[in-house]
Amino acid sequence: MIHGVKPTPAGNFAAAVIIPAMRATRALVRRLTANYSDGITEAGLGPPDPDLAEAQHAGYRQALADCGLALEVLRGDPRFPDGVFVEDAAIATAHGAIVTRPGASSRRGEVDAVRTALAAWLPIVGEIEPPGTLDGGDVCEAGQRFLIGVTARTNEAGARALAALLKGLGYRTTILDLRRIPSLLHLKTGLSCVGERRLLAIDALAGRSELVGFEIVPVAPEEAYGANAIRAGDRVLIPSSSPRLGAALQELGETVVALDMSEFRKMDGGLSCLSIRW
Ligand code: CIR
Repeated sequence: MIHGVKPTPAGNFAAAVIIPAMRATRALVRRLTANYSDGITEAGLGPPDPDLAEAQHAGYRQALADCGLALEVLRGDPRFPDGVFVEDAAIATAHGAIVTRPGASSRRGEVDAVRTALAAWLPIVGEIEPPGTLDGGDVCEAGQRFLIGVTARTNEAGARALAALLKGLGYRTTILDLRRIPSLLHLKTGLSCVGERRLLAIDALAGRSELVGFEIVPVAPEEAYGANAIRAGDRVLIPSSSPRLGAALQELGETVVALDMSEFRKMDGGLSCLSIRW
C-alpha cells in the first residue's frame, strides 16, 4: 500500500498527498569499493585516502541514522568505482522511484542494483530511456516542485522525460539550463533545498528567474562546496569546510551538523550524492 497514492490501470500514480523528501524516513547508501579512486574526477585535489574515505562514509551513515533515517546499505561493485555516489542512479519520491540513465557511460550499469534495492520499498514508475541522460545530482526536490538541471550529464531529453514522469506523480517541475556554468557538475553542486521554500545557492544560481519565490541563503565563493547540503529530519547536514554557511544557518534557527567530506570532494562528490532519501 502506497500512502496517499492511487494506482491507475495504466500503471501511473496520481498523487493525492505530496510528501516532500525533506520528511524522508529512509535512505539508500552504497558502500565504497577498493578501487574508488578510479572514478571520474576533475577536482584536481589528488587521490582519495581509502581509509579516511571509509571513515567519512561511516560518519555519514551515522549522521543519517542520528537524524532518524532508516538505512538500506547496498554493497559496492568494483565495476563501478563511482557507485558510492548512489544519488545519480535514481530519483525517489514518497510515491515512486524513477531509474536514471547516467550521463557518464562508465556509470550506466550502476542503476541495476539500485533499481532492485529501491523496488523493495517503492514502485518503480519509470526509467530514463535513450537518447535521454539524467543524473540524480541534477534533480532537486524543492517544496512541491522539482528543479531539474540540464548539464553536461543531464541532457534535454532526459530532463523532459523526468519532468513528464514526475508530472504523472502529481509534481510540478522547472527545468534550468545550466550549460553556461561549466564549473557546475550538477545542479545540486551549486544549490540545495533545506526547507519548504529555503534554498542554499552559489552566486551563479542565486539570481536565476526560475528561483523567484524561494528564500535564498547565499553561499560564499570560498565555501561553494557547502552549497551541496541536505536536510534530514530536523537537521541540516553541511560539509565542515563551510563554517560561515553553518553559522548563517544557525542564525536562521537551523540545527546544523558539519561533516568532513574531504575524500568525497576529491572525487567531485558531496553530501547529497551519497544517498537517496524518501
Ligand atoms: C562523477 O563524476 O560522476 C562522480 N565522480 C561524482 C558524482 C557526484 N554526484 C553528484 O553530485 N550527485
